Amino acid sequence: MSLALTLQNSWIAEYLRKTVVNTPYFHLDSWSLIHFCSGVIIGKYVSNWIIAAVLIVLYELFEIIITGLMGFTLAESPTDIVYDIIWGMAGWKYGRTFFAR
Ligand SMILES: [Ca+2]
Repeated sequence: MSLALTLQNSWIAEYLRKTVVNTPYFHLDSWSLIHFCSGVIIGKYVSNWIIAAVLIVLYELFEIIITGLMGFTLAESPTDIVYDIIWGMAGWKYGRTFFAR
């Protein structure tokens, strides 16, 4: 079994596939929490919101490329991608407010 297939069938992948809300205008899933938390970590160290936004958008691009290269079939909708960025920036703001250095 390939690493990609093992990861795709793992309990963690199963958890991350859980969608809470998925409409054309709003998206919330298990990844949203991870994007929020990674935003908090960025907020702890990065004060400039533009740099934070660039990092979060670059991560989304990386995610699209790496899932494609690994052969995953979990395509994200544009709404999902936009909300990943929104959750990341919300996390950044939370991190700036409560954990900034
Ligand atoms: Ca994403």
